[in-house]
Amino acid sequence: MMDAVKTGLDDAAGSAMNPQHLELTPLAQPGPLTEMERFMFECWGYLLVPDVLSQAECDETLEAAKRVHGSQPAEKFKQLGRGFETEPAIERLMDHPAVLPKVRGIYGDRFVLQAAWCTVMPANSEHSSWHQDGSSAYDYKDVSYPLPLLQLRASYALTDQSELNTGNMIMIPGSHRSPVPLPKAARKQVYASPIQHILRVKRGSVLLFHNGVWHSPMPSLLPYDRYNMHFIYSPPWVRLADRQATDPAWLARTTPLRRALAGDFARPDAPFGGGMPVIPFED
Ligand SMILES: O=C(O)CCC(=O)C(=O)O
Repeated sequence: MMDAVKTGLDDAAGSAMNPQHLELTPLAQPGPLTEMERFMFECWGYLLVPDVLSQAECDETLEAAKRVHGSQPAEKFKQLGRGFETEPAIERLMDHPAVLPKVRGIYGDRFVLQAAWCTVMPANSEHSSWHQDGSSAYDYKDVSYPLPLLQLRASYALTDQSELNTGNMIMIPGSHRSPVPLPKAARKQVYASPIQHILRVKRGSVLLFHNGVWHSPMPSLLPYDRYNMHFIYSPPWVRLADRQATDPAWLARTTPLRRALAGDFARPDAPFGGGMPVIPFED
């Protein structure tokens, strides 16, 4: 792992941009959103919650993620959806008590799981691609400025990313409020801007972020594939993204809370009106 640090791609460029490697990490605690966390989320556009999963839970979820991807070494960077329907270890994360109360603290009592993407980055690969989340079919930036929160993403690091060049998420703090885009010329670069923040997170940490924050994965020099599990929560009227409809057999066997999160409304034609009951939270 240390070799990854010493021989990291573009380390010189990174040092030139941010010689002191200053880090201002918006650290949050598992559980309900505090006032300070809300403030940091509004300023930075993201929060980092360490130690959400134990090593054993990471192992179990990682095995599940590998099964979703076919248990073969990855050939390319890839995202696959709806793993929660077949893998109980992934399903458990959609309403994890360390994270769901934060989603609720930000959205209130009505939202859905728009998608659950399991992302693999192959050993020793690069996928530098700075972007904001949303829809290329109808860009969120065309809806309004400042960019509305339409996708709140909880990203579970299933492989360790505490060293540089381990497929770390890189974020540009506050960029969800920028009226101008990240310059095109920088979007394939690892070190795109002096204000970028390379997250160095232990496996089992969760990054919670606003769709408008410009981000990219750092290259991975790891000798094994890197996995992240992303859960995307949206207002109830946003169309599901990793599935046309949730598997009826899964809906029948899961809990009322998870069924509600999956967007199983009595009147699916009217989730923006009276069709959506409040999510059956326990409190
Ligand atoms: O897991 C990753 O590398 C992040 C992928 C990503 O940036 C995205 O899905 O928007």
